[in-house]
Amino acid sequence: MTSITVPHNLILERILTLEIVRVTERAAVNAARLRGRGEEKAADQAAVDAMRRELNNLPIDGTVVIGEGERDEAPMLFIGEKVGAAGGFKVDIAVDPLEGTTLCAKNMPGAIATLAIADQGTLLHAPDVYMDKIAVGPGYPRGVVDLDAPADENIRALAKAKGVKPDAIAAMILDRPRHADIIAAVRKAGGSVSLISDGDVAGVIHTAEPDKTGIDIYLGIGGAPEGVLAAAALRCIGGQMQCRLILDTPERRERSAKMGISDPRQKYEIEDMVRGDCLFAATGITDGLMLDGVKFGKDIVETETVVMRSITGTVRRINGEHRRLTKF
Ligand code: VTB
Repeated sequence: MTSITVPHNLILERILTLEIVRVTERAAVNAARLRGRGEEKAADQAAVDAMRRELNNLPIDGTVVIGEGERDEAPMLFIGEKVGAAGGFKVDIAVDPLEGTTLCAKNMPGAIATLAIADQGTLLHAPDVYMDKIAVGPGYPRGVVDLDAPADENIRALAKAKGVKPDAIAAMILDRPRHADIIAAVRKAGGSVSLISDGDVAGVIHTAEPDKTGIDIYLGIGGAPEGVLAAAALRCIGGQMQCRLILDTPERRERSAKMGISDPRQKYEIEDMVRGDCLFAATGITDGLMLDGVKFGKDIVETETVVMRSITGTVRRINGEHRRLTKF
């Protein structure tokens, strides 16, 4: 994959790699205090507050390009909001302080706090609409699956490329009525389907480690902001992803045009959504396949974070043991 090299990369990449861990850790801990309380909004707000506070301590001149919504509907971390300590490096930021609000409110597996940081002007400014997605992990020939091919064809093509029978291929799909046809098509081809109730950022990332997660392919329609975050992760660890925004009303097309999207039918590859080097981080809120959730002990809080760099493809898992609990 090509890399854009800019002079401040070393600092951006190396220092921020560790600094952003703090950002997702704090968001995760604050949201985790509200796990299982049925309070989606309160948990989201707690994560947003913490993430914003920490982002403002970073040595960046950041612009939120994927956030909680547009300015009038999101009081904090809205699209266009400036974050970071003054005079820092110019970066685009994509945030989902609480990905899987329902998972957190119901204390179900897979809620995470996540963000991606990239050089200014390199992240797709995706409006908060739906996005059709397909993703597979690294190691396959480019174009092995295609967003516009029927799901059964994709399963057969992937099985062939993997050197297995289609019945050894597992697809992860959001459990929604809109996916009835693709679920049926995957099964018709012989593949198995792992349904998730929420959390497709992690769903896409699972395809990068099929031996660990058992997931070979991610399919279906989810949020566009989550699509860009997942693309940032795959840009770091490899894999293929194709997406298309669902701009099915004049209002959505107008909104996306204002955000610079000229072709409403464009099929995006990873490099179209994340056009340069990036960092991706996620901390578990509830236990999940990718990350353990926050653990609250008597005098200690434990977190698990994954942080990735596209420049080197390095993935670090950082287990935090936090003893000065007043910081949260
Ligand atoms: C997905 C998923 C999110 O929303 O993007 C999904 O990643 C969008 O679909 O975790 P629905 O509107 O059908 O829920 C979530 O499930 C929640 O933000």
